[in-house]
Amino acid sequence: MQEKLQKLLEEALNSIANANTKEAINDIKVKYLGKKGELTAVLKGMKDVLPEDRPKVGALVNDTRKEIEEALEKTSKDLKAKLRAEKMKLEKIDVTLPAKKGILGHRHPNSIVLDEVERIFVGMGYEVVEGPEVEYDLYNFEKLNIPDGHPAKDEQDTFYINDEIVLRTQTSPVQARVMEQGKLPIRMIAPGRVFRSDEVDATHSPSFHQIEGLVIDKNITFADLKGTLDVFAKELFGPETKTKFRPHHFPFTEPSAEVDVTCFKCGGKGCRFCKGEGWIEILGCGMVHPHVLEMSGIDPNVYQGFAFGVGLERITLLKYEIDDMRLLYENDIRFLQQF
Ligand code: 2NL
Repeated sequence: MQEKLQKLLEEALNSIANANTKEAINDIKVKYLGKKGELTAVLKGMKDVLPEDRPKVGALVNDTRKEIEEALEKTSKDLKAKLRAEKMKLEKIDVTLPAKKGILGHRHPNSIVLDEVERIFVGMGYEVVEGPEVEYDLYNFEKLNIPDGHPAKDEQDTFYINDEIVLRTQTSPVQARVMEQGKLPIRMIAPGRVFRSDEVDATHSPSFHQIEGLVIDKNITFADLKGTLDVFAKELFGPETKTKFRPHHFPFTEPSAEVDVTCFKCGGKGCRFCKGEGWIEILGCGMVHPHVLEMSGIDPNVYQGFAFGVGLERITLLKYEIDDMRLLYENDIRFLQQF
């Protein structure tokens, strides 16, 4: 019995020493220590051992089991360490390599100009107000003195959702909504996306952006409008800039005007940029039509106001001397990074 155990131990230790995978170690464990293992088989032979020898042989079996267990444990630990070392070697990171550069985005030129326009008007005490892009016909047209049958309501120019709802063609409905709330005075600008059923070309897009301004208070005159837009033009295009107000027509203002600024390339002498004119048109404006005030519940005998509308893309193209509006919508990073 003793001899048998000694042989079994040697055999086990030998195969443990040669085991180099987790599976091999597990197989050995099953082979020697498992329920149907060899050590268990030896224990079953205890009945043939003389009763007085049994404690000695029992202790010997236990010692053998313990030795095999310890050898398995150690080999298993060593193997784990070896595998980990190999893995670490494979996954080695060279920290001296240059880092991958993250691609940073860039502010869109429209956003740069909008921020600048907002800064100028906020500096004069205006609030920036936004409103829905999908709008009631009532606010987009009717309340701005553009009744049914008016050419501005032509289906050719407007995206209709249904008879009552349109994609807004201007941001004035935001102002109509503010006037209706009845909190006076008003000093606000309404920037945002607008939609018109236009064919795409160098100066047109079915979706573009507008910034409209509105001031309503007692004793507001055309002089306030002129002074305000003159400050705006000088801030945006430089202190040498002069403004010119040409009579025009808009349905929601009376009187109305278009505003030109002296060409910031030639200072007004006339050049290729201003097509020899010396002046460049930048916006439309006027005194809010009394009927527009009335429709929003404001008494035109007590309050007056002025309003203006600027095409954001038009200003961006001018300011950065970009000759094709489509470049603004392509999001080519090589183009955007120039501003
Ligand atoms: C242009 C002209 C303009 C307005 C917009 C306005 C808004 C209200 C009342 C009266 Cl709520 N007027 N907006 C007035 C004059 C001109 O825009 O050429 N925009 C690009």
